[in-house]
Amino acid sequence: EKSKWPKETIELWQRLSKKEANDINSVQKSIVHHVTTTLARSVYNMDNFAAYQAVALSTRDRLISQWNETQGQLSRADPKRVYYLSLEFLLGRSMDNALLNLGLKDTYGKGIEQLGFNMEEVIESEVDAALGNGGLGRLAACYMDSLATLDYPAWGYGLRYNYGIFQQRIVDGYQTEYPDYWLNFDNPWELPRLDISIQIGFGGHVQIIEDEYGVTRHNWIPATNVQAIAYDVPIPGYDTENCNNIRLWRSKPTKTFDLTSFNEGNYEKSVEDATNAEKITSVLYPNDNTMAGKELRLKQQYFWTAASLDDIVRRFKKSMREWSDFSDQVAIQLNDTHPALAIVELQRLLVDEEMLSWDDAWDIVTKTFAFTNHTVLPEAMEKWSVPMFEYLLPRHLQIIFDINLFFLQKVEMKFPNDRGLLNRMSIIEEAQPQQIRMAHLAVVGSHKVNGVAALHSNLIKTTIFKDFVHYYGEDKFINKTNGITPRRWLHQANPQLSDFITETLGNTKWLKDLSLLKGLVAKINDDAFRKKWMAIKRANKVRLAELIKERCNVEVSPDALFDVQVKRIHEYKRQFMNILVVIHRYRTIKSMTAAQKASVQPRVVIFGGKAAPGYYIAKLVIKLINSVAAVVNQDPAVGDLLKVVFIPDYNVSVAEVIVPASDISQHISTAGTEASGTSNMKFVLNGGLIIGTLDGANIEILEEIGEDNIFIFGCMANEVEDLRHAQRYRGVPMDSALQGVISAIEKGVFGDPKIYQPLISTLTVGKDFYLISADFASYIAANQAVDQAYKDQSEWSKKSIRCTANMGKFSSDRSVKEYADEIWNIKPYPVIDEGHL
Ligand code: GL4
Repeated sequence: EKSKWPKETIELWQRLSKKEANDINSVQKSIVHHVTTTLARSVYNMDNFAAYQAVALSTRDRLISQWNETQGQLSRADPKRVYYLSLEFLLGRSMDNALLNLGLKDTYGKGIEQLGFNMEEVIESEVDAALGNGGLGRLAACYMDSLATLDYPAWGYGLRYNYGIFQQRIVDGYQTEYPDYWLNFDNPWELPRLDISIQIGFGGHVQIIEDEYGVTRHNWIPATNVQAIAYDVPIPGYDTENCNNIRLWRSKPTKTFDLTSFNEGNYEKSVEDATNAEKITSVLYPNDNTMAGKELRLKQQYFWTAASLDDIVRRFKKSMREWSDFSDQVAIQLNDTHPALAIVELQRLLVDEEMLSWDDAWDIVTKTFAFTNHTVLPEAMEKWSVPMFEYLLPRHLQIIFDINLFFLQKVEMKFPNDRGLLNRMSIIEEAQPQQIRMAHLAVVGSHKVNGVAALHSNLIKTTIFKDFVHYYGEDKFINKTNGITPRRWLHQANPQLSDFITETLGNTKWLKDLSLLKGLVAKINDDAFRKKWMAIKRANKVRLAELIKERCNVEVSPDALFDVQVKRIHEYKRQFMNILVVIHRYRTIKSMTAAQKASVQPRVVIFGGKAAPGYYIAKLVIKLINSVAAVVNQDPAVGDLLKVVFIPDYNVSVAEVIVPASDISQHISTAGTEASGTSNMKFVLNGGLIIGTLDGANIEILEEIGEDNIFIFGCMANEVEDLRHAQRYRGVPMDSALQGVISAIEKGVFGDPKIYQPLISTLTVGKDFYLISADFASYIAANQAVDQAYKDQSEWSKKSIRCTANMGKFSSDRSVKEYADEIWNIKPYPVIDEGHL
């Protein structure tokens, strides 16, 4: 490396940049230094939040020096990198995770305790970074943790929303939404890179010119420009020097933005334009598994993909390599179709700006991108209306039409004279107006397409991508079963269990090789071991009971069976079916004699999750849950035999309390609708059993832990079509237990029945799309089997241990390694601690 400075100057820099020590004394000094200088406070003027800020800033210093060292060494070595493009990164809190990954939690814990604070309370002061809706965004966060831990050179690219997912409060039983002001108190977990700023164009027109060789060139002249500013979020790996990066873009007006209007004396117009520019990254769209089709969302997608590609291409160009080497240096993973525009943008950069031929460019593009599909629900398939798209991105529309033309020509060559096939495979849907099918664009522009669990990956091959499998062949369509990071979801969320596992297995190696959990099986007949195992579960239930008391003002007994369903509220996830069976349980208890009641297994049914603000039916489900809770919880005939709670504002940090405390959790989607699910993995990893349908990753969990340790019910994916058909055309009657439950609601047992009429209508024979009636009886039976099994605590504890012990497959380390080997073709690059800042 060359430097413009003389040797002595460099040596001075190196002497001054020696890393700080990590002994307790240095750590405390750095905390107090931040308290007095950065925060301008003192011992007389401290609270938990100030302590959090100081510990965060001190941790950040250490994080940034690792980040710097990693990024410096990677720039010099320049290995192939993967870029993970995701509109959502649901990171949750950072401090605890950073301290654990850096191996500094104990030192900081002791350090802060001597300074008069309790580490757990300090940790609680941090607000979640909630830049995601649910599973898809949390998956991105788990993958970033694994990529860093396994030393893969990887960057995430996303948007820095001013407002993350809304805060949910329950008012009179209804969900109400409040803005998430997460940036109100400075965010210590990001580095603003005000020096990195990229111009992004919108609108305008396309100039066609002939270059000096007589070749036609397209030149896009945008009507407006906005600026993308980079914010970097360091992602430390566990037990490694590597620290990766998530680069989040923020939109700003360009410096020259307002000049024209301003010079024309139109000050108000120039301010309005500036505000519009900032709007692009102001809010995360709060939809999971549905597409709203808003123009601002399309702007977000282009703004983000264009800024990210500019950055990636700039980094590649520094290496002075040939364009043909691009895909040997760069792999780009598309997290769902949200970033599919990146395919078009790279083609545009290569053809219009770098002057490559169309075919050479397209060859590079398709070798670079790979695409993950996360859902088969039709309402989630992204489509953009051609007129709106053309108005915002005229040149990109031309390129999409060209991509489509060349693609369909090839299809026609392979399968001549099949108009239907061309119509079905086209990237353009012939509707009024025409629509761009983003999933087709993503498939055509990628070299690999994967689903997120075995069943789902097979389903997409026979449904939405059937024609594409026929055309491209099987090899392009693969499975990568999702995973979760054991660092956050066991080590951090369940410290007692983590310590106990480490003590039992003799070391912490299992945290980087989760298959080692198998070693726990040897302890299954050890009574003392099982007792301790269950005592830890109980302690976690006590902690959750405290949270329930605080948030719902309901007292629940930690000795009852804790039954949990926490996830986004969606019809396909069937929270409705769950609450209907709770009503059935309530009615059954009410009809019992005192003697019969004595043998009832007490249960606490815990719900949580947000509904999209515009999803009327989902919001009614929340209202019904709260109304049932209000009636059941104060009914003296029921007492502690049944409690129902809806925990408001479910998010990552609440999940960290709930997941370790569940005895049983519900993963009960209509078969074939939940692509994978990832909370199922979190619960089982923490020794919680699950009730589930044969859907998503439930099937693979069943394979790993064995049928004696899981409660499976309901129809199978390949039966769904026939069941719907039978319902619609052969008038299969509604399940009788379900009828009883519905008449209770209609009689007003849970308040004004008129409120619930739209919800009940979804169960009308022939319209019960999610097959609640068809699965109802087997669902009740599965719940009874749970009660029965839970009564034998000794057997239950064995099941619980077997659950944890057999979850090795579901570490996101396994998932990420498969992506690296089979899709990205990248190798780990471990950095060396050179002792510098
Ligand atoms: C989802 C799926 O619904 C969920 O099953 C899956 O686990 C997750 C991550 O792959 O992706 N797809 C969408 S859209 N939102 C999700 O959470």
